[in-house]
Amino acid sequence: MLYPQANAARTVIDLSGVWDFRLRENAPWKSIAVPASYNDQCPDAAFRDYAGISWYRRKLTIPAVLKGQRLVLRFDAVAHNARVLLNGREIARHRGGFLPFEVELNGLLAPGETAELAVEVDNRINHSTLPIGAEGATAFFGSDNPGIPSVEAGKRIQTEKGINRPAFDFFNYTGINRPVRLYATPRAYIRDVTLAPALNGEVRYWVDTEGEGQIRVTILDAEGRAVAESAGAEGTLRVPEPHLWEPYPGTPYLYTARVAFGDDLYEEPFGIREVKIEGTKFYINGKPFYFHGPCKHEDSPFHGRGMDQCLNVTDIHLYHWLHANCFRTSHYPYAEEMYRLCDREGIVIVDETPAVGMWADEHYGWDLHDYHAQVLRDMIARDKNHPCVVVWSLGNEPSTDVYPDKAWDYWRPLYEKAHLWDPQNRPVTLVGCQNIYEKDRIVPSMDIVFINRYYGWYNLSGDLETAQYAFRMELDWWEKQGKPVVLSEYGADTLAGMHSATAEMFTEEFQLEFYRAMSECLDERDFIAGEMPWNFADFATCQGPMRPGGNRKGLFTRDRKPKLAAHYFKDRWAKRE
Ligand code: BDP
Repeated sequence: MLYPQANAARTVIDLSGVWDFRLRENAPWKSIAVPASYNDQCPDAAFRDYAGISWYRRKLTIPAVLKGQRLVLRFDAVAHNARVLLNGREIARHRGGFLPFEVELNGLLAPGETAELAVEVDNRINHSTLPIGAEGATAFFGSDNPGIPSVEAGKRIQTEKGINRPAFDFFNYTGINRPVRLYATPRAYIRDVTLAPALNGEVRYWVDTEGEGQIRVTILDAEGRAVAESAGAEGTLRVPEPHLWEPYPGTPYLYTARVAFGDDLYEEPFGIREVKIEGTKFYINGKPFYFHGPCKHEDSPFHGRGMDQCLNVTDIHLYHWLHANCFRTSHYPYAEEMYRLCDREGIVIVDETPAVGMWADEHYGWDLHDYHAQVLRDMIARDKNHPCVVVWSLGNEPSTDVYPDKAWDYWRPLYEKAHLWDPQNRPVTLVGCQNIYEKDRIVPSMDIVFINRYYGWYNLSGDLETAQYAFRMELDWWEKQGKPVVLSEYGADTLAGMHSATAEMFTEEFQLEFYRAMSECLDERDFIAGEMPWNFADFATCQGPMRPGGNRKGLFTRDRKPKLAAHYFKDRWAKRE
C-alpha cells in the first residue's frame, strides 16, 4: 500500500488534532490527541487499564476544491480492531493494530459536505489477536490467582482488567496510534509501485493502476536529475553508474522512482543495494555486515505507542551517537515514517510481524495461521520498497522446542510465503526464545538465525562467569550449524542511578559487566553476525513483580538519558566503523 503523498497530482489532509473520545458507552466525551495512545492521556486508572470498545469522533469536511477527485480516508494504525463510521453508518472495519487500512469516500461524502466521522476501537487481546492475549493461565507475569476459590481452574477472573492480560512484555497501548489522513488522487490512479533494484543498476518495476492511461516511470537521482526512463506497467530500468544505498556510516544514497499515469503522479524513494547470505556471513552490497544496534519499542511518555516524528528523529540520532547500524521492529511493524527516516539515515531494519506471545505450547492448536499469513503479506506489501529493510522476522519467541514438528508445520509455510511475496526476496528469520535448542527444528532452519538469550539474567542470575560458560556451550552447538547467528536480545534490568562498587543485579555496573561478559563470548566466534542488546530504552509494560516502573533493560532511560552501558556500546561500536 502506498504511503500518502502530497504532490502536483495528489492532496493530503492530515486529520491529526484533538478529537472527542469516550472510553465506554454513555461515558462523557473527553478531549484526546490523535495520533497517540489514549491510555496515558488521562490520569485515571480506568484509561490505563480499560479493556473493551471505545469511541473517537470528529467532524470531517471534504474541501469543495477536491471535486472530481478520488477521495480516500487512510488510517495508518488503530490498535487493535477498528470500525469506522460516517454519520453512523459503517464504512470500514480492520483487524490488527499495526498496519494501515483505507476506505474510498466517493459516493459516501461529497466535496463541500461535512459528516461525523467516528472510530470504534477495540483493544481486547486474546488467542485470535496478534499480539496474543492470555486466555488461560498464560499471562506474561505472575500466576492468574489460582488461590481464589471462585475461579475455575485455568480460567481468569472475568473483570474488565482481567480479560486483557497480555502474553507479551510491553504495555498494550491502544487507540488511534498513527496518523489519519484524507487524501485525494485523480479518478484514474496509481494503486501500487513495486521496485526490485540490483547492484548493476537494473531496476525491475511493476506499477498497478486503476483506470485508463499511459504509464511512464522515470528514475531521478538525489539531485533530481532523470537518469533512466521507461514506459508500461512493468519493465526494467537501467541506472548508469549507480550510487549504492549503504548502511551507516556509509552513504544511504536514495533515488526516486517517479511514476506518471494519466493525471496521477507518485514518487517512491528507493535505494540500490543487495542483501545476500553466504555461509555464515550476511552481506550488504558484497561487504560483510555485522548487525549492531539495540532492539526498540514504539514507546514514550504521554504518547504511549503514538507516532511521534520528533521522538523518531531523536532516537535515530542517538543510534548514530551509539555508532549503531540497525534495530529490529520488536515486536510489530512500526509507523511508516520510521522506515522512511531509516532509508535516509542508513539505519538497517529487521521488520517483524506482531506475532508475539505464542509461547504457550497449545498455540499450535489455535486458528491463527491464515490471519498471521495475511498480516505478513500486508507488512511486506507495505514495506517492500524500503532499502533499510534487510530481513523479515516472522515473529518473536514462540514455543518451538516442545513440539518441534508442530512448530515446523506452522512456521515453515510462513517462511516460504515471505520469500514468495517479497519482490526483493530478502532473507527471513524467526526470533528464537531461550530453549532446548538441540530439539528446535524451525529456528535453526531460517536463512539467518536470531536468538534471544538471557544467560546471567533470567537464568544463572547475577553469576556472569557461569553465564559465559553456558553461553559458550550453546555457541559451540550453533557453530556446527553453519549459519550466520545474531544474538537478537540480551540484557539486564537496570535502574538508572543505582550503583554498586561490585556489580550487582539492577545496578548500572552490573548492566555494564553483563554486556562485557557477553561481548567476550561473541567476539571469539566468527559465525556471529550481530549483537542487538535488549533494549534501546526503558519502556512501559504491564505491572508485575519483575517490572519496577516498566521494563528497565534500556541502554537509555525512557526519557533517553544514557546509562553506563550506553557509553560502553558507543565505544565498542565506534571501533567497528
Ligand atoms: C524477551 C522478549 C521481550 C521481553 C524481554 C525481557 O522477547 O519482549 O521484553 O524478554 O524479558 O523474552 O525483558
